[in-house]
Amino acid sequence: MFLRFYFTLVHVIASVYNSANNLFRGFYLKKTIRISKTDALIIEDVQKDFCPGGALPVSEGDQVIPALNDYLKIFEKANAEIFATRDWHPPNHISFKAQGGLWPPHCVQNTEGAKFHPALKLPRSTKVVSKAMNPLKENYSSFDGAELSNILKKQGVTRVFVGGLATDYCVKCTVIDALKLGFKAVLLSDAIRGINVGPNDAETAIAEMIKNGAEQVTLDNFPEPLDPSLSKDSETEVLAEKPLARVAIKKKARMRPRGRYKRIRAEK
Ligand code: VGL
Ligand code: ZN
Repeated sequence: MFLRFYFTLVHVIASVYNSANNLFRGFYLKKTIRISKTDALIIEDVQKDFCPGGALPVSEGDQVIPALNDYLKIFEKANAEIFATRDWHPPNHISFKAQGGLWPPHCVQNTEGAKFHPALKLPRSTKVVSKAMNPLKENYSSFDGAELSNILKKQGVTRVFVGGLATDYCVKCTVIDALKLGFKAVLLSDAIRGINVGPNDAETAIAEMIKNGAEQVTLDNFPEPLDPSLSKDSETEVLAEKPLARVAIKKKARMRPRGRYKRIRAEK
């Protein structure tokens, strides 16, 4: 009798602990982000010149593209504003070596290298923001003119999600300016790469953004199931983004042998 009560008690405590633990993990350790119309996606400078083969290639620069394409789907589905910025220099820009600047000529207006990378799937509704067009001024932030800030405020946007190139220049300056202008800023840390003139520049830049109040997230923090028909990923990967319980149920259902053929194959 007592023993039974004791076991029941242990069982109850264990399940309460488990539920609490799951809740804690779900809500605190892995935060889930829902995108609404008060959010905007800002994709920084995913241009040919910043990708391998370009004039100022960021190492693995093109590897931001698959994640960015997923973010694009999420924001498009939420009807949230999407911006793609581009470095858009005149041929005699002050940041080029011939003018005493740091960089080889890159992203010169209307050249092939200044185009967005063709693998980036920008929807029709994307607003393109051109920057660093004044020959006498270097400008890494997409907020330099008032244009972007004005559009965001007019649309009631309060939070911006920033990814793209390069972590240690345009991404950093844009995130920090967004925070200064009163927006919440979220860094898409699986969709950024750095130039790394110094070996730790990208890492230092991330620390600086966080210190200024930026948050960091990855695709794991988004609940939206991505439409498998639009994605080349396997079904398993799509399922992996859903809650564990649902994955387990689906797997069971699929593993149940449906006919003789399957069973024979399994026994081989
Ligand atoms: C950038 C270096 C020079 C950038 C632009 O987009 O991060 N970096 N121009
Ligand atoms: Zn530039």
